[in-house]
Amino acid sequence: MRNKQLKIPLYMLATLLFGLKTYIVYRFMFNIELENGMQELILFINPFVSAFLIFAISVWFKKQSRQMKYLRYTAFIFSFLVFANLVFYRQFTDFITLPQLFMGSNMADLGSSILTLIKPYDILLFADVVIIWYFSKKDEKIGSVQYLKRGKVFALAMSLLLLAGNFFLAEMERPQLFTRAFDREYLVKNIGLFNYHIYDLVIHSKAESQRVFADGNEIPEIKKYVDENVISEEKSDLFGAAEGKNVIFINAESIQNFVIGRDVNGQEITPFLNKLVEDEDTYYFDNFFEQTGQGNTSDSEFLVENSLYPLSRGAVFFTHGGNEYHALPEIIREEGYYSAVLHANNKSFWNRDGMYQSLEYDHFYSEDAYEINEENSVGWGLKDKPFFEQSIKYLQAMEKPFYTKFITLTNHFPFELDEEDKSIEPYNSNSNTLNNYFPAVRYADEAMEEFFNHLKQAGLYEDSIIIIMGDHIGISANHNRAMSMYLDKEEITPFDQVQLQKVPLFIHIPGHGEGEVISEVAGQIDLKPTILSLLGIEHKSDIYFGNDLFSEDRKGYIALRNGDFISNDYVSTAGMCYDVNTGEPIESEETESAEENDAETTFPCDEIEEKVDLELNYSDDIIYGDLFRFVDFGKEEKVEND
Ligand code: GP9
Ligand code: MN
Repeated sequence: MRNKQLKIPLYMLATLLFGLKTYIVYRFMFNIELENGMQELILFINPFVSAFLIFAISVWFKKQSRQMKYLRYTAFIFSFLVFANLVFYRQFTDFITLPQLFMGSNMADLGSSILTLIKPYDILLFADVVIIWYFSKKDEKIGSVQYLKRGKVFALAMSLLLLAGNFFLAEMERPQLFTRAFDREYLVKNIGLFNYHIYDLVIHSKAESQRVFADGNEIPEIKKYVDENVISEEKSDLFGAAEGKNVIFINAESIQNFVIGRDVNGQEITPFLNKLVEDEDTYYFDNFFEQTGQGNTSDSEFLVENSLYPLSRGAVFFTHGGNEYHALPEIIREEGYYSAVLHANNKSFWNRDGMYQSLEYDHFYSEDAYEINEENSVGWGLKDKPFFEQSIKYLQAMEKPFYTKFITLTNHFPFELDEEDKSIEPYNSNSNTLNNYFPAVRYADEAMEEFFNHLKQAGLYEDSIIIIMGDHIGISANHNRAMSMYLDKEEITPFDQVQLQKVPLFIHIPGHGEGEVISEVAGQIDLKPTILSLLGIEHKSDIYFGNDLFSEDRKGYIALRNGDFISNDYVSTAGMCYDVNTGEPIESEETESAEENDAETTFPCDEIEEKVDLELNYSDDIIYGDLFRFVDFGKEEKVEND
């Protein structure tokens, strides 16, 4: 033992004190939700792991005085970081992120109220610093003691081992935690505040460096491509059909298209949506695909608001939440629209609070705007029925016309429902997920029917158009056995798998009278141009990759985020090209190459595949380079409908 006064090296004492303090802060001062014993364990371990990582570095300093100085200052700096996060948390119920630190408005809010956010007992957060300070000063006087190589290697090996152990547990508890970065609370809960800050720093620097090297030179090429290949010249017949109306968009959690018009145990799954299919005021798209990546709901939102593709890894809401966009809320604000999102979940989930500022939403009614208690919640939180009911007052008070997005929650994996909310029996298969999916979808269907009635009673229905869109699949390929049983198929082929990526889309225009079922291939990327066209807003200078769904002149294919696509004739997936009607693979064709008279193997899918790759790359370039900061989109024109 190298220290005569203390029985353990000071860096270890510092680890214990600092770890314990951080744990107490996590547990009692932040409001971190713990759902099971494993989460409790991880939360307990990670403060000590982080503290050890920080303080064990001290052994590498040769001089004793340097070691002690390092311990003193790091103890102070990291305690201050805990304190700063706590103050920030008291105001925003969120942890500090680098972009947020630099995003003026948030910090300005904090500045004015900072004194009310600091409590007298916060001083205790520095108690361990005082103890460490005391011993380090005492130790300094002992003279120069160096750690032996063995001690150094031990400290380093321990650090790495502890870190690996922590990450292993975290990955077990929440697979893909790092690539998907669900929520800051998840990150802090699983890897601790300090590792979270490092993660945030890495993500931020990567995004920044790609941004730094971009100069906007890429824009003309991209604009030329979209003008020639995507954006149609002709206005559709429905251009301006909903001019001046409110837009109510329902992002319907996990609703897939295969439930529409179907039964389970002889009971109708979606009676309300089925009625909508027949309704003369409703367009129903039965060949409409979700195009999300790892960002799930947030990716579907991204597609709808921007008509750009989400990223192939991570959630763009998180990784590029601070970019410049040219999204729906911004464009329609110029036409006098007020915009809001209503979603009864933690506002920082998927970094929504940050991203909605970039998309230029006027307001976000999150969890705090709702009365949520034991009785009216299940699974992920507030049930959809009370969610819609409690939202009506906000719509009534809202400036008109408005564009509002409702994000539902009850029909989320694992599709839990209270007994009293189950109107139909679960399915009976080896997959409880699929079994419980049906009653949960039915609940969502009833909730939407009730919402329509609330809108009518509140006098909001007539002046609004209502769009309902499934956000992404609810039943993954892990449940294919049960799924094939339900669909009465021998197996789910790669071709079927793509078909299962269909989600329903309804566009309901009260009083319109010309609704029909549209079966041309369509996707989430098409919503922005479709909504703008319905409202009679031209956006010719815009850059986007979807089509107005009512236009005759469309691309004719939908790219999925993994590079697969569906066209009106073909499906390309898993390296194969299928006939969209028969589901049969298409053989390659031997064709003469123009140049060398050599035989070349081509697939009819090749031509579209090239475009799909190009589009996905262009969209990625826009996001990674934050290219829209170089574009002056000008003022969008509103064109009178004639
Ligand atoms: C959470 C909700 C569900 O707020 O949007 O998210 P998901 O897991 O479907 O992306
Ligand atoms: Mn979702």
